[in-house]
Amino acid sequence: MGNSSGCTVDDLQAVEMHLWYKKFMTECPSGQLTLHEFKQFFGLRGLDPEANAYIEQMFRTFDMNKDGYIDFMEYVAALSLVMRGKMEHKLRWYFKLYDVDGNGCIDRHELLNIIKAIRAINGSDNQELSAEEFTNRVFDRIDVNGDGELSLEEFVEGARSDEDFMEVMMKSLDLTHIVAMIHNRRRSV
Ligand SMILES: [Ca+2]
Ligand SMILES: [Ca+2]
Ligand SMILES: [Ca+2]
Repeated sequence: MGNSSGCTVDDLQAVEMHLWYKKFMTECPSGQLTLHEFKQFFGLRGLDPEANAYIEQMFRTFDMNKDGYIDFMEYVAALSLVMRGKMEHKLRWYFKLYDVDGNGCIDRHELLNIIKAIRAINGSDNQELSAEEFTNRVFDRIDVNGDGELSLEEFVEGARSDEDFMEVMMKSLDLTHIVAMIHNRRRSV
């Protein structure tokens, strides 16, 4: 117990946070990111409509005070949640992210679009199950009362008990490949 692998997570995160701060201030001297800048920031161009909608939804979720900009505090809050938040908090955040129309439930259509967007962004199209099949399977497993919508409770409980679903969600906000991308870019410049 307590004997973790060599370099500590906190050290790593401090370095990463510094990197993110530098990147934020370099690319966004005004201290406020617009949606357009947000996309540029993550190097997202030429996205298909589904991936685009997902990024816009992510932007709105980051923009906690809903003023149309992501300021540095919102950005840090989101990053630290993603990197070190408790599972319960992350799941609530994912729920908000996936509930595109904000009605408090995730329906099949919302989940399907998210799954498609995640696959488009991560470039993993050759999966065993199609996005439709995967969505149906998730609903079969975790829509406990069978009303065709996922409540927050069903979502949180379902994610905890369904490893495949959890894995996809973790990928949906996996910033590690984005961080790696930034590292690589710095090296190649
Ligand atoms: Ca804001
Ligand atoms: Ca909804
Ligand atoms: Ca339900």
